[in-house]
This record gives sequence, C-alpha cells and structure tokens, in this order.
Amino acid sequence: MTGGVPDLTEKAQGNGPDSAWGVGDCGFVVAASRLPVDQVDGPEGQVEWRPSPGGLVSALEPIMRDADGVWIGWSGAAGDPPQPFDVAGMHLVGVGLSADEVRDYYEGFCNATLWPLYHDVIAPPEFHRPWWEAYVRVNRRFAQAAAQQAAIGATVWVHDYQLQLVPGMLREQRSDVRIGMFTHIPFPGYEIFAQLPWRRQIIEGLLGADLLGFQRHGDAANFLRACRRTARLATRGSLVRVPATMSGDARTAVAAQRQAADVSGTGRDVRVGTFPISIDSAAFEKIASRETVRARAKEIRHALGNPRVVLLGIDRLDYTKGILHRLNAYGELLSEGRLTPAEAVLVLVASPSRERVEHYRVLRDEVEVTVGRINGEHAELGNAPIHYLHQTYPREEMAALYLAADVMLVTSLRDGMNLVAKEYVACRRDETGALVLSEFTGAADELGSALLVNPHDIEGLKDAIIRAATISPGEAKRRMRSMRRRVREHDVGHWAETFLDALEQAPAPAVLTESTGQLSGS
Ligand code: GDG
Repeated sequence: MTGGVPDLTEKAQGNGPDSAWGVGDCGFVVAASRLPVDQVDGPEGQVEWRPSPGGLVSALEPIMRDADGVWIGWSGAAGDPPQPFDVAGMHLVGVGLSADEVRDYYEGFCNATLWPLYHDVIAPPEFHRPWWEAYVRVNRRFAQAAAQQAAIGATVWVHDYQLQLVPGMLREQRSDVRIGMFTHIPFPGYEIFAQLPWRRQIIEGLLGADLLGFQRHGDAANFLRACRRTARLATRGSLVRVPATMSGDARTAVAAQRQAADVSGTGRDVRVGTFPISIDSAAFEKIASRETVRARAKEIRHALGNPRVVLLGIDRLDYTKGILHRLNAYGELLSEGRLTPAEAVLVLVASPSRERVEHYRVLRDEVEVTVGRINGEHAELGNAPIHYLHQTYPREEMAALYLAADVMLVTSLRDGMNLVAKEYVACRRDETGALVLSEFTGAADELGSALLVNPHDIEGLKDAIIRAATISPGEAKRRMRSMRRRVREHDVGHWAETFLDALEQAPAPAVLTESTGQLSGS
C-alpha cells in the first residue's frame, strides 16, 4: 500500500467471522479513548459537535474520509453514549462510560495507575483492583464496538494506553481483522513495568495486535524486554516467534532488526516498530503566516512590555512536563541577576488537565505558589517576570504565542514525543528563535539541533536558557533550519502512512491454529 489508505478490497483468506459480537461493514476502524470532537451548545441550546483540534484528527481525517472509516471513542461525558453521528465527513460511534467508570477507569486506572507508571513513576502509581476491573470492562466494551463496526478483513487501528487490552479481546472474537496498536506515551523499563499486578494481562492484550508502534526505539526495546521477561515467568506457553522489530521510517534506514522471542503462545507473528508521531506542519505554518496571527504576536510582545527576550512554555498542567524545574531554573537566573525582569519575560501557559486527579491538584498548587513566589520577589510595578495562564486557547492564539517567543522551553521529565516542540519549529518560518528541549522527550531524537537539556540538572538548564536567550542570529538560523526540514518532511501524514503501510505488510491475519494460548502464572 502507498498513500496510507488501507486496501479495503483485501479480504482475509478463508477466515469466516467467528465473533459472538457480530460483524460490521466498515473497512477501516479507529479506536481511541476519546472521540475527535468537542461538545458545544448550539444556538438554541441543543448539543452540537465540533472537530477538536489535534494532530491525530488532522492525520486521520483524510484517511477516514477516503476509506469511509469509523472512529470509536468516548465523548468525554458520563452517561449513555450519543447515537452514531457524522462530523467533518467522519463517522463517529460513541462508547458510554458510567460516572463510576469515569472515576475508576479514566481518572483511576488510566490517569493514576498507568500514566504515572509509564512515565517512570515521577508520581507514585496507585494499584486498586476495582480500577483494574473497570479497565477490563471498558476495554471489552471498546473491543465489542470495534467488532461490531469492522467488516471481514478490516483494518482496526487502536490508540494508546487506555485501550491496551482491546487488541487481544478483539483478536479472540475476530481472527479475520488486521489490528494495529500505537502507544503515544513511553513504555517503561521492565523493573518499573513489573510493578503492575496485571502486567501479564497487559502484555497479552497488546500481543493481540499484528503491529505495535511506539514513539522511540527505547520504548519498543522496553516492550520487547517485557515480553521476554513475561514469557520467562510463564509456566507454559507454546513456541511463537514474537515480536519482530522494524523501523517505521524507511528514510532513516534503520535496518529491521528481527528478534525472536518465545512469548505468548498465540501462533502468530507480531511486529514491533518505531513510528515517531508528528504534527500537521503545513497547517501550522499556514496559520502562522496569516496577517492576523502575526499582528497578534506583535500585540502580545507589546502587552508584555516589549522585553528583549520572551520565553515561552506551553503544556497541559502535568507533572511529566517539568514545569517546576523550568520555574526553578528561571527563578534562580533572576535571583543571580543573570536575567532581569526588564529584559526577559516568561509566559507560562499551563492548560487545565485531569483536575479531579489528586496529583494534578497538588501540582497546580505547587506551580501557583512557585509563580507567586518568583513574581513576588522579582516583579516591579507593571513588570512581572512570569505571566501565568491557566487557560486553554484557540490554535490561532497558540500560533501567535509561538511567533511571539524568542525561546521555547520544553523541559519534560518524560514525554512520549512532545508536539509543542514541533509546533514551535513549524511556526518559525523566518528561521529565528531557539528551542530548549529536554532529552527525555521523543522529539529530542529528531530535533538534535535544539539546545538539549537534562531538566533535572538545574545548572545545565540555566546555562541552556542563557545560551538560548543570547544566541547569535546565525546560529539560531542554522539550528532552526535543520529542525524545520525534519518537521516539514516528517509530518503527521507521513507518520500515519508509514504505520498503515507497515500494518498492511504484516503477515495476513490467519485463523488461529491453536488455542489463544494465554500466558500463565506471572
Ligand atoms: C500525548 C503524549 C505525545 C495544549 N494547550 C493547548 C493546546 N495544546 C495542544 C498542543 C499540542 C497538544 O495539546 C499537547 O501535545 P503534547 O505532545 O505536547 O503532549 P500530551 O498532551 O501529553 O500528548 C505526548 C502526544 O500524546 C502525541 O502522541 O507527543 O508525548 O504525552 O498539540 O498544541 N491546544 C490548544 N489550546 C491550548 O490551550 N488549541
């Protein structure tokens, strides 16, 4: 296949539907925890849906339209799901979550167990059996919805850590479908992953896919190691060759490194690859070149007092993003007089996120106390060194902020990719600006011309901020040019295309020759 659209005429050889859940008529199905829409109030108070801005939607929208695909997801509100509906040429099918499931599955197992565990336990993960039970229940509901939509021989693309059991559950019911799974967040080292009481079930669930995609080689390697360790712990399990690793990016010419591991006893080949996600670079560039957006960027600088250097951080307010490390480094630079509030201003956009989860509430308090302390110590009347915005902005305003900023600060302690770094680069059409980028982001693998930092090393971070704030136009241009080339050529369309191409090349779905061979005894 070329062009990223699955060949929907292909049918699995000799595989009748063996599903108690039924069979649909859709050749391409996406399952992601959220539907790609936001609910808004219509003019007469009626419910309306608007496509939510985001890279995944813009990458998949054309593919969904060409393939007449269906997107399965949760609307974001507790209660019954909406009836299937169409938005922007996409067919959307809602999966409902009760209020208890929002608490136990979404806020609990997804955001207070898996999220901290997969981000190297920056916050301690919590393990609760009722949360796990809700995770199993909701994953089964998603798998069932996918089975009911997928035609015989369909391609099903499952997304992220919220749905790791879906590939295995779907495979049990539908041996005819081709299943791809992409994990947007890191996959942790085995010593951390092994803490999870349900690690074996997660590995089994993931191995239901034909192709598993990760952001970085390290994530894929961690997953393979978890497979091998899980297999070793199993008391039985027939010989299988899984998984084979491959590179999702042919142009980087990383040779496919085939590995064999006796893992699951499923009798199927599973492939594992690295597919770094990206943004719709052309769309960002276009927004950033609009006259209104450029004028807004000037207005922002003016509102900040036209300082010599505008520094910018934009993140969801999440403990993985290293917001406190960034604040501490900036605060020390002010205390030491290496930066003054008159010459440098930090704009800190921290969009509200997961506000009902305890760690997020604590983090918000810590960030706000720290901002208050730094501003209290260093502000002059009418001249605050930090402009803190706990708000969400339209994409145009984001682009204007990117244009207004001389220095972009991305200081994540752990981040699957970090799209903000790529968005900043895409907006800098005049090749100015400097990106300070944590080496613990997936983006650091691709944007080697950024000023790479270890955010735990506050002295190193301070030096990098000063270096970025005083960079020569020539050096900034050289660095930005090379990053822009990468982001332009490897956009989100390229990502989706390479993943779907690789999925199509995975061995054809086969009738299982033996039992699904559950691993046992971890
Ligand atoms: C996960 C992984 C991986 C933020 N505030 C506003 C807003 N945003 C947009 C940004 C960017 C997106 O949200 C955030 O993406 P990141 O990649 O930075 O981070 P996560 O949300 O943690 O995403 C991450 C990603 O999945 C994709 O695989 O890169 O590692 O953690 O696009 O622009 N957008 C608007 N207003 C805001 O106020 N419009």
